[in-house]
Amino acid sequence: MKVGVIMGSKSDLPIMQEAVEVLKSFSIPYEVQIVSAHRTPEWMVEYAKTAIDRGVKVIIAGAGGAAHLPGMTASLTVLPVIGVPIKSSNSIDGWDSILSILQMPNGIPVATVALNAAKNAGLLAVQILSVQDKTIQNNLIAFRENQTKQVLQNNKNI
Ligand code: RP5
Repeated sequence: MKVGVIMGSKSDLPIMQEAVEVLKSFSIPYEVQIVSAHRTPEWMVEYAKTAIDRGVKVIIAGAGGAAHLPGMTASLTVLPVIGVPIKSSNSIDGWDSILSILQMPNGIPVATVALNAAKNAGLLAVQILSVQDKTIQNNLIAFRENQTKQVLQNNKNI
């Protein structure tokens, strides 16, 4: 059960790496590729159309500015696509990235997370996979319990 992590530019990698770290921490196999909707459109089509055959179950796609990669990828596959809006060098204020990914037409959904929220994209991908995998589901329950404990522990340290 592989997750495909794609992004429009190498400059997106520092943010998208946070999704990769989540996948690693849950021992989920993944692949990472630079796929630009505008600069490598034919590669984007090939990537999206062959993803199912490579065993990909969920795609996480990050892009900034005129962020067409998540939506276009979603239009080319029936795999669930999670979109990560990135506040990139060509983004005015982040809203351009958010709205380009969020405002999809009916029929082609993209699950859009918050600006730069690649960590949540990773967690959402793990949650999607957990629906059919009890081990992943138990690991998510343990993750949440640990997270809760850590927040409560912070109170003791104030
Ligand atoms: C988008 O343009 C990429 O996803 C990136 O967020 C942004 C800037 O790309 P570079 O100019 O850094 O390559 O397509």
